[in-house]
Amino acid sequence: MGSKKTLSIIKPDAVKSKYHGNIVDFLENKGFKILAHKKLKLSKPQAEAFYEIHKERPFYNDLVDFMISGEVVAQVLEAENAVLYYREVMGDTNPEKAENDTIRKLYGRNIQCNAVHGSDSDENASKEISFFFSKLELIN
Ligand code: IDP
Ligand code: MG
Repeated sequence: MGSKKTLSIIKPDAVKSKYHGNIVDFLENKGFKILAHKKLKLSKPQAEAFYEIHKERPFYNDLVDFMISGEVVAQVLEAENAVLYYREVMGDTNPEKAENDTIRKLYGRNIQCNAVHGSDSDENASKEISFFFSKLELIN
């Protein structure tokens, strides 16, 4: 059984398009409990550190610039097998390939501006949650 928590980020494209409220409704309708939620603007060093694992990939610099281009909403989501379940609810990285009734299909624009981030493993979920939130900020 996987971890019950994962980290979600509503990305700048979706916040700018005012999809934030729709995405919160969508998550709650899919059964997630939101344990923590805050809007913030990442600095360049913060975005670089968050996406460190992608440093060698060709899209890294563009991704960092995109992630600092506007406000984001970071959330801790709770559900059974939260990491895998949220990957399913988000849909494919490329919104064109995402299944119907997924966040990226509904609200993503393209492979970069794809509305949301979700952790990809329990280990990374734990690291990413600590990146944005202290223990005190999480409902337990
Ligand atoms: P994921 O967000 O579905 O886990 P990753 O491969 O971890 O996908 O990539 C992280 C983020 O980098 C993506 O969500 C997207 O914003 C961006 N990205 C991924 N692949 C590409 C690409 O081929 N071109 C431009 N941006 C990309
Ligand atoms: Mg990823």
